[in-house]
Amino acid sequence: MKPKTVVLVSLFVLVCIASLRAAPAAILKNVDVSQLSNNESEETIAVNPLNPDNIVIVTNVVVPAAGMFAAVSFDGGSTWASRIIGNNDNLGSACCDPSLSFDEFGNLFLTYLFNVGNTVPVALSTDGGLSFKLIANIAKPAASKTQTGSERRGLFRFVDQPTIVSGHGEVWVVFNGGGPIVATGAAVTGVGLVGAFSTPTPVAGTNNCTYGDVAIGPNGQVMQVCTLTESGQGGGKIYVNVDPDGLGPAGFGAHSIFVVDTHVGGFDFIPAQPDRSIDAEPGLAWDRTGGPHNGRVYLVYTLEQKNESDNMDIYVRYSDDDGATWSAGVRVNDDNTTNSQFLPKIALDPTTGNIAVVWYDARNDLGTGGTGDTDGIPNTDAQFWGAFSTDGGQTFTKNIQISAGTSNSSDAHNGIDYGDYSGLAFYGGIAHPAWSDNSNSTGNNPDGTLHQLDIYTASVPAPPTSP
Ligand SMILES: [Ca+2]
Ligand SMILES: [Ca+2]
Ligand SMILES: [Ca+2]
Ligand SMILES: [Ca+2]
Repeated sequence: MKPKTVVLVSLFVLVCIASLRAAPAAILKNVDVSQLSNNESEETIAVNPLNPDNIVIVTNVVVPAAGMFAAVSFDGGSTWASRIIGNNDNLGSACCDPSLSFDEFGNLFLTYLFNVGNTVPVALSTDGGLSFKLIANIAKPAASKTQTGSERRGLFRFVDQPTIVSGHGEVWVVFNGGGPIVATGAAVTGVGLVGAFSTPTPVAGTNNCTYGDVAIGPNGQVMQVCTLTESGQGGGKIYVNVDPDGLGPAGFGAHSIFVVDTHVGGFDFIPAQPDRSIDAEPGLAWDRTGGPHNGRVYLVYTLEQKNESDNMDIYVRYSDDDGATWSAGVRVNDDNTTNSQFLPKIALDPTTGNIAVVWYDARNDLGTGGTGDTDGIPNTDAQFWGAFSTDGGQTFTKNIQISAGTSNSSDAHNGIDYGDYSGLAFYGGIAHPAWSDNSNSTGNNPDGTLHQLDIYTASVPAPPTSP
């Protein structure tokens, strides 16, 4: 070759190497789990620790009027068998708000709301989610007020947004009991062996506190978190309260502990969630691994930097003293925009102690077209993103775009946009998020692109644990 050709070839090779290095991370394979016409949203997902290829998702549906979408995978989330449950079957007439939790025995617990009523059902599956049976129907304490409201998805029903968590030989349910958060627990001793639930008890300092979470610590202690107040667009304050001995004789604390002011009210409207609004959606994960951060409890929440700026960000704090004191907040999303990140979920991998956080994210919607903008208006469209921490919540990885596509909740005409929460399970080094998506990036949403929502998932591998 002539010298000039050699130079050109060398340049070509260099350009090729440079463009390889600059190539964005591979888009994760997305799976459309629901593939149903009309809207599915508000997803819960759980992984069976006895068979991590067994993953279960339950979500809201719009049609039928009674029921929830349920899907089971036995191949790590690649393929799913789905059905409608709670459509006046043995689970009754289900409205919505499902929450799932697998325990160390392989029991799968499910709680949700009935269409009508004053009670919170608990269902159990001992076959990996293929079938459920009702094991309890928890009545809220007579002392708490009884509002009436029979509308499906009513904002203020007499019981609201239950959450269930199990492990360490316990199962706990918390819900808004028409005022205070109400908590109840039961002992679990084996497959299908669930004791009677304790008398449902209002948690002190939680009146009108809602949209929270519950977690079980390494000594069986239980923490609930919630946000005051449940209305408006400002002034959201996160409180925790701990029952130091779980199912033992001690109860939750006489006072709730203030953690942080989020500027996110119970119904804080943002352009990407214009019909339903968002709350701070605090979530908990407690390390029971026996590893270096055993006993550390993590709190994820949404912070609006300046009230009503719509610049929501995702933060994590942790406590090593059962919630008495908390670390400074670490911002998880690493974008340089002032757009909204919202509806976060946190999960801890019981095999490593690593944590994963996922959320809806409008960072790529600058209103200038391109892949992150469907409508030419900034901050209206969302993708689904996530990050990991392998050092006990002190730092988070470079953020990962999980959704292959970009969704627009307004186009879904769901009434509640993406809903009030997203889903995440994390086991064996793989995070399994579940989110509402109308990008049709997989090409098999029966409603097409930018119409009604389907439920999507992906397998997101965690990075190696820090030394
Ligand atoms: Ca606000
Ligand atoms: Ca932001
Ligand atoms: Ca847009
Ligand atoms: Ca759908």
